[in-house]
Amino acid sequence: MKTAFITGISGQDGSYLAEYLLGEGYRVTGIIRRNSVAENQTDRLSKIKQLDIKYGDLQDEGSIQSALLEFKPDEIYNLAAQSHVRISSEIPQYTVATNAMGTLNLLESYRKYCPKAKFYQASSSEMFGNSTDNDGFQRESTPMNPVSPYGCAKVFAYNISRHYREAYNLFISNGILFNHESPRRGSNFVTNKIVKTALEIKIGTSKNLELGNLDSYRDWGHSYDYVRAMHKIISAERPNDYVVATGQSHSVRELCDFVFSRLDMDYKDYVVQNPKFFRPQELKYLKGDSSKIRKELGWVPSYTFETLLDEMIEHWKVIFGYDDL
Ligand code: NAP
Ligand code: G4F
Repeated sequence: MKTAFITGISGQDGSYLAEYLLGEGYRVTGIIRRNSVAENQTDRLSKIKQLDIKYGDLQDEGSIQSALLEFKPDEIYNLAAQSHVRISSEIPQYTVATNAMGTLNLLESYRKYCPKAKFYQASSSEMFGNSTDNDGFQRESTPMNPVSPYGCAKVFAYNISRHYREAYNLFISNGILFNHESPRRGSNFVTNKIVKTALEIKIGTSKNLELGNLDSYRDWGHSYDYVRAMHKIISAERPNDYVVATGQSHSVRELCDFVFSRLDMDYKDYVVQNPKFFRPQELKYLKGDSSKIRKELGWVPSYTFETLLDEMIEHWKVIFGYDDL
């Protein structure tokens, strides 16, 4: 039985990955941070009883060392991060300490205590910033010009993990993942915020939806498909870096239109802009070319933009007890 170790196991991707790896016959271990409301710590982990979890933090190297020494993983998935881009401008130092230095802390413990393990680093399309190739896509070779503290920290983590791969001959791979969502997405990310608030408007508990920039474009996929990609990347014969994306891009405005239309409403009647949700510098357009992972590792997404959003709408309908029959 292989042992997987997941940082960020309580997050959106960590929870889907834990379930997926249990299904593949793995022993699944990980670290969670201490939270003052104990009940909230493992909300997304329905299979908690099948997991081996310790308290730990990427900023606390001692906790990482003891987790690696105790669990002796065959595979390490570094998913922990302060993952909200706008908030990274409010807490830039904290974001860099976790996403950049935290990754280095983990790499150092991995190199010293379990160098035979394979290592997956959660890299991001935010690393590209406003850089695109001439055909309008971003791919593995596209220059990285990050436009947020989050993006800058992820570029450091990407580069240092590639350096460790070459310098110490370690199995380290990066997944450069474009935006991916699910009913488990934090409700301050734009997809889940729009779906949840549209349902609240429909049932009469909210009057409007306050958003920032409606004209940025994102390539949105489903977290379930993207954790399958992570597993394919770490299971490959050789370490490498892969873009994971759907290749379809939609604006935030189009997303609003789709969700409100599904609920027989016109988004223009309810969406208002609030400067509070603008960013110091916006990443305007993302569309990923994932032909490398599709060709080399046979990854194909199962969800579309429409089926992803329909699943999220159904989720919130159940939560709010909304019956549209
Ligand atoms: P998420 O839901 O925000 O989960 C982040 C996880 O990291 C949570 O479990 C969080 O714990 C944990 N964490 C935060 N700071 C930590 C620290 N200092 N030490 C240990 N754990 C810490 O994010 P996600 O959407 O699952 O994303 C997973 C990873 O993929 C992240 O690295 C993100 O940056 C990256 N990524 C995400 C996307 C996307 O569209 N979702 C795209 C590209 C890359 P708490 O629950 O205690 O906060
Ligand atoms: O949902 P978002 O906050 O996601 P963002 O910034 O693209 O970051 C996500 O994807 C990255 C991959 O590219 C990950 F690395 C990162 O961890 C995270 O998962 O915002 C999407 C778009 C942005 O253009 C933002 O300006 O939606 C726009 N937006 C407009 N109004 C809003 C809002 N975003 C949020 N969160 N909240 C708003 O009210």
